Amino acid sequence: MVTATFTDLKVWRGATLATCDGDLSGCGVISNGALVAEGGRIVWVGACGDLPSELLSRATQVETLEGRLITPGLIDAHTHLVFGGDRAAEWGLRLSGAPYEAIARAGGGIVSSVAATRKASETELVSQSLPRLDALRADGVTTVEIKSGYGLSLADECKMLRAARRLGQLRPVRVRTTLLAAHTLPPEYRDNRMGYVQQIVDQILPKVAAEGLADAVDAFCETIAFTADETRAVFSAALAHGLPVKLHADQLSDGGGAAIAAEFGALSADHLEHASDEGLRAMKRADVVAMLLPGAYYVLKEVKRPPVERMRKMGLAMAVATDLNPGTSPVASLRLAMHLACTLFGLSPDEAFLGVTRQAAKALGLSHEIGQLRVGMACDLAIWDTDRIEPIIYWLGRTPSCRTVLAGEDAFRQAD
Ligand code: DI6
Ligand code: FE
Repeated sequence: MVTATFTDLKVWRGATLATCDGDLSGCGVISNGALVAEGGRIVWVGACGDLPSELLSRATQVETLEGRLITPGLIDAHTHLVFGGDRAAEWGLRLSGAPYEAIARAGGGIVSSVAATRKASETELVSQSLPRLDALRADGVTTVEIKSGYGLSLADECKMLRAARRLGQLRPVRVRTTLLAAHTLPPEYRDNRMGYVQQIVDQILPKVAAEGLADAVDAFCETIAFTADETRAVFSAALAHGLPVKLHADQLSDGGGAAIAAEFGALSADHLEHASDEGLRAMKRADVVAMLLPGAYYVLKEVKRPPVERMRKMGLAMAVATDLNPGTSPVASLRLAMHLACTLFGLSPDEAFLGVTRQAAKALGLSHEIGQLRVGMACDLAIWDTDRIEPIIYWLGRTPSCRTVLAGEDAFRQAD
């Protein structure tokens, strides 16, 4: 009896590979390399000369790339991509001197996005968010994390998370969702902080966990948002529901956020401009990723940079993301986020690139699956019209031609 086994074996060869493999130095570059995928997974990576002829003869597709660069598909591991309306008018006010915190305290800021998001239907949220997702995809992104946090009620937080999941069905992109009900106090709870935290713990989290709407839970620990103890209450409930946590920590002031993230074994602590040495040490001990968000730093015209030199010395994993949001980071380009991480925060191009690949995967708890070109991992690729990492990061206002592959299938191709 002859058994026909269906194979879908694809070979890319003649490429420069930036594998981002943690066992290699820098971005793990292999020149004149080849990569083989079967059933959407990488089954072979190495120098072209070592490619087993048996694999080549079984291939259903062979592409020769003439020195172009293959990297892991990029990962934007911190976005607030789903929201209603925009905040261009508020940006105008801030340009003429109104501080972000003052606008937030006066009921503008996040709360105005909450009103617009509550007004929008799930379908409207999806159609408003798709162009932003497509902008990220055009930059080589194959995985994106999307937070809730502009709904702030049971129904509206669920609506945002469903819209985020729907985006992942409408486009070939991996979407990871995060519940950020503890983003700001909704207006109806202005005089009842504990009541809202209780609402998150008793209503929102159980429902979101039961319906599998979120992969993680986040909170904004800040003087204008939630206190350390309120954050702890939300995180304890998240862990009890089996959901990992991450934290907006020490962005505008040192609220001890880095240490709280460490205390709860968070995937990442994000922003960290004001993080203390003690907080960073706790993060290192708990293996928490430092998520750098230079878009918000730039738009808010902050002057205190995150302590990158200390992070580097301590050997913390540093990731980079857009923080795409309507208030503090209207940045729909992960390449731009890398550029800003280099120019404003002093990352090297290799550090920035690892920050949106291997380290970003770690920040999502997906180190075993994406972010490196390694045997056994998903075949998510970005294929660039260049042979080095630097030009991907260095250009502003010009998109180096790229295309992407998701689980072995074409996912994005630039129009000619
Ligand atoms: N930190 C930020 O930078 C964003 N959220 C957060 O917790 C700002 C969100 C907004 O202003 O809409
Ligand atoms: Fe954020």
